[in-house]
Amino acid sequence: STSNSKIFKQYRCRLPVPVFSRNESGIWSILKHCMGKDLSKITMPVVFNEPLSFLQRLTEYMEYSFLLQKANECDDPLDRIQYVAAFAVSALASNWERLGKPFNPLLGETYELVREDIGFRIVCEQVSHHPPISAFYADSPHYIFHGSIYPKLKFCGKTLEIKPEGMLTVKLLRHDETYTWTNVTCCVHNIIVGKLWFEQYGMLELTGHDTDLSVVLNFKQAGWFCKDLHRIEGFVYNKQKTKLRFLYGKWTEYLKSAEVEAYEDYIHTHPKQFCPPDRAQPLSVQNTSLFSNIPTSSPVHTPKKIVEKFHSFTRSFSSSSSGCKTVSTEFSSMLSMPVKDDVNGIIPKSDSSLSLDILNSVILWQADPRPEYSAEYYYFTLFAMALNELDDDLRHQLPPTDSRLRPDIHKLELRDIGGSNKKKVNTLRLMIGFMLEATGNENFLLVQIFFDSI
Ligand code: CLR
Repeated sequence: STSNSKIFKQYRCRLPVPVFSRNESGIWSILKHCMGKDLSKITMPVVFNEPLSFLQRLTEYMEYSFLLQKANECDDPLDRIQYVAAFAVSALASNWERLGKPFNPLLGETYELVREDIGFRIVCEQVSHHPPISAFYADSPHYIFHGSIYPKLKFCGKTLEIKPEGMLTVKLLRHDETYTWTNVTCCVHNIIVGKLWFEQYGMLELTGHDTDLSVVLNFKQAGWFCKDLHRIEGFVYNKQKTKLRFLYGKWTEYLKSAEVEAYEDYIHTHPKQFCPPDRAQPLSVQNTSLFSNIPTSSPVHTPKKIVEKFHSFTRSFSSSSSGCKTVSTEFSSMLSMPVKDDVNGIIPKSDSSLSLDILNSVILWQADPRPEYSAEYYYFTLFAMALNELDDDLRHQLPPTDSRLRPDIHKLELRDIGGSNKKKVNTLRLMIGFMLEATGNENFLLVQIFFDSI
């Protein structure tokens, strides 16, 4: 058992330069010109950015991917689906307090990461520019996890609502079982005045396609007194729709599992504390969108292209430098108060004294605390701090399309705001060379550059 003493790479724990203050005023003056545009068309000054590409941000789903390994190791299908559900929730934890806009990936941009210490590898690729769609494929000896995301933006007066469309799929290899779910809605409040704050709400429906089990989790809206801020509640069901377990927690902190009877006892003894998910109202979808030019159909994207790339990429990682050539030749040509108080700048605080504590609950997942200096670095988690780390070794293995090689992101990491703004344009110029080689389609290019530069 001592053969496990493999020494893993040490990752950096902070960014090169801290951010001391970020002036959020003035966001509205930029955003009001963006009415009706989708995410990829919003060109904001980099002060509102965080030094990560959206592809890197998606990689943050993997922070607690050991939960999938745990799921794969369970013999009972009921345990397996609960750990997959815990993973689905944990994947959203890093969004807490993160109010920077990640950089829009360019079409064909990739991001790949191997974390031997956590035990996975991942490849992401921007597969469509308009609408912006990102696809990813991750695996380990225990599972495969892949999906695609198309974040649909909608301004609803003083809030910005984001519907991350797309399907996420997990396959547990020991059991040859597939699970799928879709993401919940996100919302950034106080776009016009007051302090920005972020919440996620809606129903997360996780289906086990080979076990006849399913999980329905209700991500609650903060509500008028914010007693439900970040809160999640739901059940595991069998085919007959009988409740098998009660799941509850906060996407920022933990997910626990309790017996359905213990939960029912709990609501009888604490009647006012919460509204059972069954009685929760379905979310009213506002149809008063000011925008109509966002396509409504969202195609399902099989990350076939990236799977191919993935294999050449992993070859380059596992073998010597000869493998690297496979990848680089492929791209060689390239270069807690009511919302009403927003005017006073009050952000709701999560009230943990209201945390439910049901007898004999099992903790499925618990978030790691962020480093105490996290606020100085865009509220990044330790996992996020290392996403843009680049040493010479890695630099030589990566294809030129990798997000880490984007000079605009790199400049922002160094807090060179002016430089980052300029580099945004240069990054586009670099992409011109790549696109010309790869597609030979100049018209396509012109369209992309036109949209990105306005
Ligand atoms: C949330 C988790 C989803 C995928 C996803 C899609 C879009 C992301 C969102 C996540 C997090 C919040 C996000 C959003 C796009 C823009 C928005 C990054 C990762 C930021 C906070 C908007 C900031 C704009 C202000 C500066 C005005 O599965």
